[in-house]
Amino acid sequence: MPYTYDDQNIFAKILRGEIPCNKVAETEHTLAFHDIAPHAPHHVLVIPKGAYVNYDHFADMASDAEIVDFTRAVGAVCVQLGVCPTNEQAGYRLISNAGPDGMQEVPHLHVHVLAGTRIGPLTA
Ligand code: U5P
Repeated sequence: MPYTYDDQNIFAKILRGEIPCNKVAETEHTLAFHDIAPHAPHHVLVIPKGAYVNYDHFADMASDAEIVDFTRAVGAVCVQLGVCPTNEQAGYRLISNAGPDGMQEVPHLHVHVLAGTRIGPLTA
């Protein structure tokens, strides 16, 4: 499957340090930062440092090390935010939009971590 990555997308610019972000965490292969327009009390974006457009691109082309690092980083962000559902009050939702039907705005893979309120039912 051919994938086209636009290296002028805004997250690529953040990764290159050309524009700032409000960093939450960073690992060898992953960066997490606060969404600029939060949809919940906690709204963090977790992105791989590699040039991947979306989840299927990442799953197809990323190394095992990148996939493990990214997956662990998403979980670590939830821990860092203190939203792991260890009691009746906490919890979170992970979303990764892809393509036009997914209404993806930024063409660099990102997982939204939404938490801090009752997010509401999943809608299509
Ligand atoms: N966004 C940022 N910083 C930017 C540009 C966009 O945090 O400089 C966020 C938007 O607020 C949006 C997300 O929530 O990136 C892109 O989501 P998606 O629609 O591509 O899934």
